[in-house]
Amino acid sequence: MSRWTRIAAAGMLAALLAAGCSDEAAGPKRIRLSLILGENSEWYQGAAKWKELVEERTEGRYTVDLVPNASRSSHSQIQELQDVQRGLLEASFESTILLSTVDRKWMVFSYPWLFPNHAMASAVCDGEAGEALLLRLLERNIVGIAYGTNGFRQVTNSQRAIRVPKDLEGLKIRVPQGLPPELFEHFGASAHQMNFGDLFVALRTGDMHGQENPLSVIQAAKLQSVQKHLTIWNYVYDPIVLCMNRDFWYGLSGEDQKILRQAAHEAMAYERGLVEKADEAVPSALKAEGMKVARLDPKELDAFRAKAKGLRPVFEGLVGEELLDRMLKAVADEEEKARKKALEEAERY
Ligand code: X2X
Repeated sequence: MSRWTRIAAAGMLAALLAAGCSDEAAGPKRIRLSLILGENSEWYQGAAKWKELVEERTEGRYTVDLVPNASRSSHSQIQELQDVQRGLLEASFESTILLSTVDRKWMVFSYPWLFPNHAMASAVCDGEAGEALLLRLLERNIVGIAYGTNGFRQVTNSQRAIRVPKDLEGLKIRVPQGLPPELFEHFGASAHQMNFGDLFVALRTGDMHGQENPLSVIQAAKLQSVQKHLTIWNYVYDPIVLCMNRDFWYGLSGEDQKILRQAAHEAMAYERGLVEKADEAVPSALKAEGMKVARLDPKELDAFRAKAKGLRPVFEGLVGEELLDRMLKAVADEEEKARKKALEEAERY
């Protein structure tokens, strides 16, 4: 070995050692987890649970900093998602509606009245159909770690009770970026895509007549103070995904990935439970604050669902017939499983 090669080799060794040491010296790995909702939301409580589990189980090797209201991304849903793609944030919670802005296939979740209840929706997300969609995120620089939920979306407005399809006519409705406007246009309303951070003011000033969101979000964002009417119709089920920057994720050891993923499944199960509970508790709380609540019965819902059938070709165009059919079949399979299980249990007694 010549003198110069020896010096170069020693230099490389020193650099390697320094890199190893500096990792230790730099302290715990930091994960910034951003979410568009505030600290009073179920999303935040789910995020706090993940933080607790990750920090505890990695024994101080990781810290999770929660970033409510997407405050590192100018309070913008779209920017937050891009920040995760670019590695400016390590993680975020994203509604599948927002994910539709980077991959239209996610719009399949906005197919109206796709899921009959929380249990079926969770089972489909956690099964093959949900997994296949998560895998597609890799190409967009994101690893989808686990599904939680935003819940079933309901509609509110300042003008009148919505009980029949005609009641939607002429209403100006704010929708998130990524939700197909055709969902409301089909009913004679207009749909305006808008960042969540601008929603409250748009409703207060009357710029928008209404909006659609799950009960827990309506309450957390205090929309009852600017909206008179609420219709409970469960028209779209909206899962959320714990998203991580792909390069950050692949820089972690397999062992740590396992810990983070397991913690995510537990935290999201907890978060889903909170949202389900809110579905039961929130309507009476909103009523007590003066909101007029219309819970549509099955017959009233049928009128909306019958008209919504006309949206099938629109969704086929957006996500492809194959994916739509696969999703519908996944739901039907879960329903069949649940029916069989109920029968078996009934026979046992
Ligand atoms: O923007 C919304 O309406 C919200 C908070 O529900 C989503 O993240 C899609």
